Amino acid sequence: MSIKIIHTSDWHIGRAFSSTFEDQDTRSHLKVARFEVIAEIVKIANAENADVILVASDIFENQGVSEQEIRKVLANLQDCDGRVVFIPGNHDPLIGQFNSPWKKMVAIKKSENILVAREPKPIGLLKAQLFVLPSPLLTSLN
Ligand SMILES: [Mn+2]
Repeated sequence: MSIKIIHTSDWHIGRAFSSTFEDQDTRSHLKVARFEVIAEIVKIANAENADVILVASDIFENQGVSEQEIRKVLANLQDCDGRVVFIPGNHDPLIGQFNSPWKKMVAIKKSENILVAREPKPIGLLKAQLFVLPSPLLTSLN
């Protein structure tokens, strides 16, 4: 049998682009475009019958990402036919801040198809035909 994985990373949801672009319209456009790209990735994943979308770190720009933005990420993923696995990286480490976006996401998400790698332990998928071996960052320094 074959397994299809779409690998992506560095969505940096919540990035304000304030040091990159002075123009407010450009910044707003880029913030919106990040969510549209998620929907596009899901569209491609479904068209390709991908089993898993693996999002390997820096999904969020920082720990201060809003609940509204997390809900938008989840909304853009809701039509995904396969599994989605998130691995926290140096911009969005798992622990260290009270309001970690991952704590919020795990509390909000309803879909069993969306997984957050919260431990450096194998995650069995597709009836144990595929194992993801994540190394989620616990702080931004490790
Ligand atoms: Mn990055």
